[in-house]
Amino acid sequence: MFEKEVYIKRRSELKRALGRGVAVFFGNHEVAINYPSNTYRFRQDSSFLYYFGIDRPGLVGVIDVDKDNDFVFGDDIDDEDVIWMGDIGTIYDEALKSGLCCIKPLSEMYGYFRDVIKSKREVMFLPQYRFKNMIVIEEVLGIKPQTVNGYASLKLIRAVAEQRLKKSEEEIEQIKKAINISKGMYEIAFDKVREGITESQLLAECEAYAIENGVWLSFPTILTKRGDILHNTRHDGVLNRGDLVVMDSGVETELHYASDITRTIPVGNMSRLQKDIYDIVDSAQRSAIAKAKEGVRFLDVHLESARVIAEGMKGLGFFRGSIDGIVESGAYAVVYLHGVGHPLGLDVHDLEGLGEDYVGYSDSIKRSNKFGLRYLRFAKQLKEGYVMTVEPGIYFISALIEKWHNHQRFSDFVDYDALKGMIGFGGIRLEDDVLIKREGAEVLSKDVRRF
Ligand SMILES: [Mn+2]
Repeated sequence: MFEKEVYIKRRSELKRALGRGVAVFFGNHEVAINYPSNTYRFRQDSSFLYYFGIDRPGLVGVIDVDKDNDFVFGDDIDDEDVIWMGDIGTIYDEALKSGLCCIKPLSEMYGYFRDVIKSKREVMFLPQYRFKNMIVIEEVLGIKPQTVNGYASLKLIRAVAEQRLKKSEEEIEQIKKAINISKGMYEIAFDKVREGITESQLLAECEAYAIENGVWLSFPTILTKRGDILHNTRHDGVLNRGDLVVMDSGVETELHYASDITRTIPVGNMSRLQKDIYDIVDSAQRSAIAKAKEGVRFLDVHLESARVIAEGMKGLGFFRGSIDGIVESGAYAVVYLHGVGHPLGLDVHDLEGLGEDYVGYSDSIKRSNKFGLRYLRFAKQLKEGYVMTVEPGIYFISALIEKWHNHQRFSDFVDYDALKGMIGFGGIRLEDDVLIKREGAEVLSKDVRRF
């Protein structure tokens, strides 16, 4: 945990932002894989960690704004559990480290919320993503599990998002620590990649480094020569000379701050064409990072990367017509279909669970319906202290090229014959983590090896 002052400050800032009411944060529980005692690796809820820091299952955190009182509901393990689990200390000890005055047994939670509701005070909670907590909410607040997220507090979502997006010094240190372990993983990836090795062998070498350093992954690693399959979590390929390996991975520190980095690694040398396309992605990323700073909309950072990709791909004969036309119509999305990046922090897609439209968009900037822009997770103005990923890519996706060709979409701008010749090429993506400052963006992951 951080120093207790960190948590006290975070809770007082939230209280100031909310003004009144009761904010409640449901911590996570153990989740069974195939029978109750065989569980997934425990991961605490990120907002719970942010305000309370206590990394154990079965807790409910309360920030009572009206009474200026913060506490946690939870039960310690019993004497029999101690025999099996060892002495893990008490929740009270950890509550002290979080600057809380007290803990209350879970059995008192029902009465507490009954009283809050009876006195007509507002109870605020965030959107839920685990069914167990939806059932807890039904028990304490009487809201049906299927409708829980409709009752999530917009006021709380906005206040938490604003607070968590802006990273403090100690949070940036944590993110740097995660990036530094990623750096070691990518050194290994570049050193060990060779003809004949399987994707899973290379993965094992890289992930071993994370485990040796006492951390775990922030999401399942993508390591594949099929970079054109964006959500590919399989590792059953054998690497051959001439393949391009897309490795998108991250770790989280002991306090659960994440890194998220992508490199495209050739097996052997790159061909001329591979290098040409790699260089376009490389310039798109550099131009996007150069544009990012306080006050700039992340949408414009995205459009900058799209412009460089449109220009480069036009130069290679895949697009024609005006660059503005290719970008404004959205035609470029046939090769660059995702957004340029997202916030990074306690979640690898930081705050995504609170709803991207609330976190990354605002009243003045609404999500676009256009294919490509539709997947941009964050579009609003950047502020100092935000940590963002910048990760453009170029992909030759057979199903997408075929579909657009059949509908003759943007055929003024797209040369489908040229694109069809590229099916089987795969994809290229480069991703770094940047800290937004007043004058520009600092690349936190600049020392991570790249081709
Ligand atoms: Mn990412």
